[in-house]
Amino acid sequence: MDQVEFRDKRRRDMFNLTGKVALVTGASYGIGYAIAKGLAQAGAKIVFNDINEELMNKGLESYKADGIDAKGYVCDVTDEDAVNKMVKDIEETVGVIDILVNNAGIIKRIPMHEMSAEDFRKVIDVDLNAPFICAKAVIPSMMKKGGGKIINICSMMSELGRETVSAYAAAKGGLKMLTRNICSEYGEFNIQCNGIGPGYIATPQTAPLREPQADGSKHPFDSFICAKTPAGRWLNPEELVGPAVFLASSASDAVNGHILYVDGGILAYIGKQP
Ligand code: NAP
Ligand code: GCO
Repeated sequence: MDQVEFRDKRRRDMFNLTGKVALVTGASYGIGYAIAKGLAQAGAKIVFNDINEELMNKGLESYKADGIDAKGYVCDVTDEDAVNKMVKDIEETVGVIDILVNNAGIIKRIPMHEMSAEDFRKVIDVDLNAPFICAKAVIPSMMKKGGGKIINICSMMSELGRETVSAYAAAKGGLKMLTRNICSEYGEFNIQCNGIGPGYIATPQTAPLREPQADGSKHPFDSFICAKTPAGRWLNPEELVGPAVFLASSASDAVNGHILYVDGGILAYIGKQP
């Protein structure tokens, strides 16, 4: 092998996830599925869960159709006992989890003064408490093994507010700080915890914001987002894959407590003068 080949190989190996076990939560479809598929293509063994059995089975079929031998669980990420049971089973049947992607999430778009405390709590439970529960479940074995990667899927709402998303913004802002705290607390055990902050991604979660109007015109929120994004468009789940592979791989071993915004430039942009 000459020097150029050697350097190319070393560069490729930095992003190689062969032999790693990755748990991606809520990954039957959408962003979770795209990230899991990307991690699999980089060599990782994929384990995922969904709260709904039918969707989990559909997810399994999609992985199979994409040539990925994934293992799926039906598990509600807000249920600590169920998460602990799933993690124990993964450790026994697949191996210690090297990469955890806290992706499962929900949103309720309701003006704050009309939102019930119960709805607010539900969003916090899935979007903030569950990443705590899942991280807590995998960290002990990561510490014993000598390291690991935790990736929390944050949001534009980790930085910005907007009408109707108070609970979601509170949860995703909290998730940013949970990310920094896991980094602070477990960095010495070679655990890197980082976040990905997606911009506006075309998935079922954001479908109501893109639905054409009765007269066939664009949804006003759709036009608003395209104007607010320097890229001028919604992003695709696949555009999160490169950042996810980077944060899951040894290429990012010195990156910890960072939120990598993948937003087509939204956070950098004041918007066009009308
Ligand atoms: P999505 O299409 O709604 O998918 C979310 C996934 O999470 C679904 O598979 C869902 O399962 C699962 N899930 C929800 N509650 C769960 C629970 N308690 N236990 C286990 N699984 C559960 O969402 P997405 O757009 O792909 O978003 C994925 C993540 O990215 C979320 O954290 C979201 O907040 C974040 N995000 C999205 C965007 C965007 O523009 N789309 C932008 C920034 C951040 P079921 O379908 O069975 O309920
Ligand atoms: C909304 C959107 C957002 C996105 C995303 C932005 O209603 O404004 O749903 O919250 O899902 O998290 O990064």
